[in-house]
Amino acid sequence: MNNSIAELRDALRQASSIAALTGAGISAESGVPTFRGPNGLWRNYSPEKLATPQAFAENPRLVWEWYDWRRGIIRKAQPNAGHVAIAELERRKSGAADPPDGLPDHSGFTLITQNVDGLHDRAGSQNILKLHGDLWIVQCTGCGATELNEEVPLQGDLPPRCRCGAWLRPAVVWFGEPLPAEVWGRAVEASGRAKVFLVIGTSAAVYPAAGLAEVARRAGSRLAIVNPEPTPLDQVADWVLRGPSGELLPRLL
Ligand code: BJW
Ligand code: ZN
Repeated sequence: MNNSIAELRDALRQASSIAALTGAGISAESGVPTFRGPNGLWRNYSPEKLATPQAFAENPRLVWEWYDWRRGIIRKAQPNAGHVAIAELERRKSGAADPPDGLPDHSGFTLITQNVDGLHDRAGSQNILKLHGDLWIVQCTGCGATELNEEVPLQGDLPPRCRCGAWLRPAVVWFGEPLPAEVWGRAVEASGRAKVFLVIGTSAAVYPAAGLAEVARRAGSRLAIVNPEPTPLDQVADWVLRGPSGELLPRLL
């Protein structure tokens, strides 16, 4: 194990393919609470209790209010230097700006995020694999229709209802639910192709997302962790950079 920023910077420069897995910690410096930190609690409920189909079935209004509270925080938040550095790394690693087929080449860098906050999009990342969905999209529990949360008309009752009459829910992945299959497939493929796999701001406690680091490692990728706290992946990592991602990631460019 190694903690040299300069060596990781060189490895990133030379790698033909990089994948990054991000978690709630990359948004912490934007003021967005993480799930398992001391600021993760809302009205004394743990996120693990609220982010479940059971909680929504038992108390849909409570779960909807939790998401409204989080959207309120995130709406006011700005992407931080960590999000910006990831977007810049993507630009540097993308192929020619104007390839023959006219399509941008994203094979050099893949951003895989567990986050649903949209801050990577707002920082300018283009090719984002969202494993756990998107809190700005809502989905009908009846007909499956999706729409942007901000376009749902405000009514008295929560949760709001779809035109078909069924409740709307946030289009995110709760415990016990499968990840979106196509996104997952692309994440596995990118992890298997990566020469360097970055694990940023995640406790690496939630599966199958955390398993992508092992997919990458088994395919020969080197592993780098960016986190102020220890994680279960530290022992198998090639680099462990202890600190906030908003400070460390810009130094990797
Ligand atoms: C900083 C920082 C700074 C702080 N800079 N860093 C036993 C073993 C293995 C698996 C299971 C098991 N029992 C059950 C399971 C499965 C379960 C699971 O993994 N459970 C574990 C908890 C044990 N997984 C699932 O259920 C998944 N689905 C599934 O497996 O489906 C199977 C299936 C197949 C076919 C049909 C049906 C089912 C789904 C998981 C969904 C997770 N959803 C959530 C909510 C999303 C929506 C929402 O946001 O509300 O996703 S839960 C929550 O956890 C959220 C996150 O994306 C995810 C990961 O959290 P993350 O990002 O790591 O955050 P934290 O808070 O944990 O960590 C923050 C980190 O940041 C810390 O390390 C800090 O140190 C660090 N940090 N400041 C850098 N400045
Ligand atoms: Zn509907």
